[in-house]
Amino acid sequence: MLPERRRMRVRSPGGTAASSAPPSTRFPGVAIYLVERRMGRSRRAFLTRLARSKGFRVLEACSSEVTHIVMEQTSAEEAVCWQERRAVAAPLGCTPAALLDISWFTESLAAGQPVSVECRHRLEVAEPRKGPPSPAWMPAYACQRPTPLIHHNISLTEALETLAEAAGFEGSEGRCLTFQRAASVLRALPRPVIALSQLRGLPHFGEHSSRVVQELLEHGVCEEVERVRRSERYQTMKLFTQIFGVGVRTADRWYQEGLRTLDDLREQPQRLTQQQKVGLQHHRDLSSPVLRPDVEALQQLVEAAVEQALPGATVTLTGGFRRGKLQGHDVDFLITHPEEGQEAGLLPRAMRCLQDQGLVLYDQYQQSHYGDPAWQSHTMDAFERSFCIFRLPQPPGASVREATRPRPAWKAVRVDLVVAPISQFPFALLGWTGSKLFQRELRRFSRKEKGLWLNSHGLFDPEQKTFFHVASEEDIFRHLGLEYLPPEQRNA
Ligand code: DCP
Ligand code: MG
Repeated sequence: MLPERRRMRVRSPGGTAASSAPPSTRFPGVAIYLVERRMGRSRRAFLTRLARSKGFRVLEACSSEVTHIVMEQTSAEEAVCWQERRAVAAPLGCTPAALLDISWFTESLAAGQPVSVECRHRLEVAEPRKGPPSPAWMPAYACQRPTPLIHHNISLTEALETLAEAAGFEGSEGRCLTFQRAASVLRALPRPVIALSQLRGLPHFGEHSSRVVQELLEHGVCEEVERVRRSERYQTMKLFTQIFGVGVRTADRWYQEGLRTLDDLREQPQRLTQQQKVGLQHHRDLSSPVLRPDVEALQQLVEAAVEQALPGATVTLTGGFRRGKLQGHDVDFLITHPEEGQEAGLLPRAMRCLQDQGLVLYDQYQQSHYGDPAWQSHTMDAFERSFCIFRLPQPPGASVREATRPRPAWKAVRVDLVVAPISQFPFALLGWTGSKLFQRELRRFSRKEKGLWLNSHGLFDPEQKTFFHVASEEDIFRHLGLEYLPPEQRNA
């Protein structure tokens, strides 16, 4: 005579027991569904056979009859998501089955009957699933939390970012940062804000930002934001600061002097720097977004020129495009060479090569200021660089709609080329990948929480008076005690 387990296998060979008709049940009020995800097919089949052999009713499909859903190695959050996804197809009005951890099932098998469901068996999230989700917890620094490009609160962040921008135009850096930080917190939330109570406990949400969100939630618009957007001051400052070579202070001066339009500026060329003149000349192209195909074409051109200037040198895409953006205001490249020091002097040679091909409309070259004491107080890094405008050939062939209007043969595109020695490359890459707020927060975190000074050149311990040597961005996060965030999660 075979032992009990062996006999059971013989009765249901090849795992087919799981799909055979369930035997009559000893516990009519209980219908179990075992979720295969994480459990695996063969283990599920085995547990199904075992439970049925003990008189439990185990169903093959998660129908409305199921009273107990059992999952293995699944968090409560995951379980609830799973159930919500399935609820879409489930008949309305059905009481959802209990979501249970495998422990309920194994205890029941051991007891030979369904044990009563206790809290510890339930896969339940603490917050109520009906009504607005409860407040979230979030770390204070943007570098401590992932911030994806696509998020759930676009209309709210756009409003707060408008106020941040307007504060920046007034020279109010503190106010600008406050709104930027609040917007950044919303970017990092895993779900849309639909009730003000969800802001409770979130960092960087003061009275003003909360009021803006409240108005948007209640009325769909925020009067203050609309007023700012309509204002001549905001519109003019936005127009002027978008011109290549124009910062907030210049734009403000022009505004104070009564200038309002691009034509006003064109009529007064004596006011403009060479850079601004070129910026104005190509304004239409430069104010339209750079797209991915442009980026790819540019990378090939820059790589070829850099390779010609210094074989073995590398070109890395940074800035917003490295964070996954599909559009940008410019294209940022970081150049280095695996042998320290070899990179010196390569940029003018690469630029000459690009110029010889007629690809450069404007080039503002700046040599490296690294180690220059006069540069120390500068907020910008000291790398060798070129701020350029490229004349990027456009592929022929217009879309059907544009067939009557031939596509221009080229397009002006802003490109930043930056050169870093290999020893500083990870810091430069981190700094130039941004976002600007992410970098700002990372440096603040580093200084305030770790007592270390971080910039695009290095990480410095002021007490030990030593620099950290790193080989990668991951190393920098590790030295700062932070979980590594890939570029796509740095869209703070
Ligand atoms: N950066 C820097 N120092 C500068 C300019 C930029 O450290 N003087 C960093 C922060 C930015 C990144 O480099 O995130 C790229 O700057 P951009 O102004 O090009 O910003 P993005 O590429 O993020 O956005 P976009 O170009 O789409 O506006
Ligand atoms: Mg950029």
